[in-house]
Amino acid sequence: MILRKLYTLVFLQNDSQVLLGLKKRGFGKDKWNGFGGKVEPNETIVDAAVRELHEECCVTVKSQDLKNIGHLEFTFEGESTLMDVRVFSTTVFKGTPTETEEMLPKWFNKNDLPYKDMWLDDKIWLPYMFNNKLFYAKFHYQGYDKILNYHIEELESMDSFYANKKL
Ligand code: 6OG
Repeated sequence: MILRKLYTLVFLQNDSQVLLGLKKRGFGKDKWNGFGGKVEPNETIVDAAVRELHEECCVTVKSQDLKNIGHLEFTFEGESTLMDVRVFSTTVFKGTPTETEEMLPKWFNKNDLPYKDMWLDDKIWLPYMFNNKLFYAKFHYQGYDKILNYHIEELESMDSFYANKKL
């Protein structure tokens, strides 16, 4: 039995840059990533995305400004959990990204990202995001530093993807 757990991952972007945060504790510590975390019971996915972004870097977004641009699934050899990660992006936000106990935020040029200090999968799907393509990808890891196999595809619409997907 696979236990599916829901997570959010939010990216703030402008034309040339993307905001990443250096994770200071917990899962993915010392890696640069978007902002996000677990969806709580009785919370919508997009509300969780808004909440986590604010908790982790003090930036405010409206839920209607967050665009769901991708769906990621991660499994790890020998583990029965599937991480179901909903990826969001926006160019519209309020506030200055500020360091918190969880994350150190920093703007990066999209063509100069710190890939060696990021999850290995990012290099594979971030180009879809930067080229405004919707995507579905799944990765099977051995440990945290090796991808055993993966699949990635471009989607026409997230709505039709979720309508057809058994979750
Ligand atoms: P907390 O444990 O902080 O939520 N996440 C991943 N992000 C990328 N780019 N690659 C992965 O490859 C990831 N696995 C998890 C989802 C964890 C946060 O980290 C993301 C969440 O935003 C394995 O609550």
